[in-house]
Amino acid sequence: MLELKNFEVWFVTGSQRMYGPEVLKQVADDSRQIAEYINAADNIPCKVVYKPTVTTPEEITKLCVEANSAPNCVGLMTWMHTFSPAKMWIAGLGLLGKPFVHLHTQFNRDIPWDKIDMDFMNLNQSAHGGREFGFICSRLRKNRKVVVGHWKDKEVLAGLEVWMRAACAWQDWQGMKVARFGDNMREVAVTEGDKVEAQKQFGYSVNGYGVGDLVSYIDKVTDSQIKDLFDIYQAEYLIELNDEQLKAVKESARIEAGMRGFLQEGGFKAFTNTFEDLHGILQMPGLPTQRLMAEGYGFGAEGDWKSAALVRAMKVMAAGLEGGTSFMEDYTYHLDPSGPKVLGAHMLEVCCSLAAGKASLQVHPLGIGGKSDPARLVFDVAKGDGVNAAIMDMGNRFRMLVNPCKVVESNGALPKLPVARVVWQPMPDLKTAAAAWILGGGAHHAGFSMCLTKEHLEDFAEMAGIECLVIDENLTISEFKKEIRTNEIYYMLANSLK
Ligand SMILES: [Mn+2]
Repeated sequence: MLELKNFEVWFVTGSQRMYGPEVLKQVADDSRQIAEYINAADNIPCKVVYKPTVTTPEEITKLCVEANSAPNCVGLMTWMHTFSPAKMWIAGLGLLGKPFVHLHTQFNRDIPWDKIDMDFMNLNQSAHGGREFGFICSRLRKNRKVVVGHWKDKEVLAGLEVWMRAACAWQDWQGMKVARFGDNMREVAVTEGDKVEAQKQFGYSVNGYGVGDLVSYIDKVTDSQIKDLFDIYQAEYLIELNDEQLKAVKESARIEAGMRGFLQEGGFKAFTNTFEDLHGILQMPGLPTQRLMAEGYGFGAEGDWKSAALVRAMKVMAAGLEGGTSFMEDYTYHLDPSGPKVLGAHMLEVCCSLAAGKASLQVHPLGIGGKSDPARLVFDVAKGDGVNAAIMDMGNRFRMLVNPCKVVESNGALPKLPVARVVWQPMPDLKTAAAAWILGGGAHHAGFSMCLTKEHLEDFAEMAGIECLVIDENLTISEFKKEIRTNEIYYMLANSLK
């Protein structure tokens, strides 16, 4: 299971020497108190580490360089208690290679109207100190999040939490290895892309492996490994199988153990495969993929490495939260005007973290791929808020599309569709959302989550420095088209602005 507590966010307070030791001592005490409070808050997923106040360009540069090379540090939380002349930050921010959030807060929540004097004003200057810092960040074209409000405010803590989760996922991508079993599904466009550019921009590498390399792991799986997995299946799922189906489930367990062995040994965090290239694998890996996703692996079908990486990032962002996260595909529509819906599924591979109640382990023929009947977990997904996201390679940039949705009940029991499935209504409505998704060049694959919101993905896209188009309740098609056209110009010019 994924755990974010080993990740650190460094709490950095900016100031200057002019104030003298007494004021700086007070600044340090207040900063430590805020850092400790945020660190201890229930919703905060990683460690908040207090750092001594920085007061000179040298201290700032040293801290930024240290943050770059600290493997557990996912980014900085900066706060200007007082006024920190921002030319001091140019060198450090220029070198900083990690995300940062500007916490625009002040120690006191309220103005002490009866007691306030100039000493108080000089100590509590965030209102203009934060603006000076904000200017230099904007002048340097630094992407960052700005969170405004008192540090005990629940909305402030929620905004910080979302940013931290995104920063953990971003750190997780740096140096991440994605394994591709076989190549792409032939002739499919959106799953292709520039892997060199992705590595440069996102930090992860994607490499291909012969399916035979995986098969050699599957062939080495022992009967006792299969039995151990089958015991887990019996404890976790509803199982009613005849002898032949039982054999298929055991074969599926062999495939699962082989895949896990390959991924663990190679240190991979995400993988793809394609049903067009499964030579030597007797079944399409349905159950194994569903279970590996539930463990935290990213997955993309049909060679879709961008979705595999995105699903992994969404898994990291979602660590410890209620609800599931999965690879997903808009499969078919219910276009009844009284309640239009999308039926989301895949051939088999929907992560069982989404299951409402116990999933059912079943074996059925699959009308595609020409393999023997594969094992899969079948389940429905409970009602609630969800979000779909996809990343496409647009040729000169990567684009993320984000579309919140409401997961709703299906209109029937779907007795002849034995796969995991989700039914949702996209925001703002199916017609507008689908038109916008298509105009935005959105993929037919997505990462889907019921524990993340659009804000997680927006923060993540900001860190990655990629275009992010949000399809939500505020969208109109004419404005969306304008946004796409404006962005075409922006991304062509953006690099020359830096
Ligand atoms: Mn697909």
